[in-house]
This record gives sequence, structure tokens and C-alpha cells, in this order.
Amino acid sequence: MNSPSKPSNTPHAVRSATRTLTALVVGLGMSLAALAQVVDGEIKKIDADAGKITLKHGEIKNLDMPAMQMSFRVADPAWLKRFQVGDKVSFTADKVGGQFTLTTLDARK
Ligand SMILES: [Cu+2]
Repeated sequence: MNSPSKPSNTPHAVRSATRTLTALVVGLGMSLAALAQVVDGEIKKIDADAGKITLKHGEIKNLDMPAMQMSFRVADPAWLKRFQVGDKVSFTADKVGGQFTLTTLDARK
């Protein structure tokens, strides 16, 4: 009664996350993922209606961009709800359809 945890939970969750990540990377195109550099940032604003997240970010070498604060479109709309203002994140960004877009976004520990 006191031990409801199942040993199979963790491997399943990891497998699930890996599958999701793989689908995301394939969906975005491997060339973008291969070129993009992981950058540290902090979330300053989330505009769910516009599908944009404003980040204060470090230098983004693959976009030839110095550190600044700016807004990005998001590759996955779920991020608009998963993250909060003040969250420290690491991300990759690229130009997709002429607009600066976050192609990956993860909480930073
Ligand atoms: Cu910028």
C-alpha cells in the first residue's frame, strides 16, 4: 500500500522524452539543428497570443548576433505555457521563414 511507485516508470518516461525530442528535431529539419549553437538566456516576456517569447540572451554565433534582449517565435507552441517569466533557459535559435525562431528551448539548471 505504501509503495505505489513502479520501477518501469523512469525508463518509460525517458523513452517518451527521447521520442518527442527526435520527432521535434526531425520536424524542424536536421540542418537547422546541426548548425545552431546552444545559448543561455532568461525569459523576460511570454506573448502566447503572438506565439513569441522575449529573451535576454548571450551571443548567438550562428546568427552573428551579440548579446541583447529580443523576441523570438517558437517552434513549439507548448513552450508558451511550459515556461514562465524569469526562467533561465538554454536554447538554439535560427531564422525560419525569415523570422528569428527558437528551435529548441530547455530549462537551465
Ligand atoms: Cu538577439
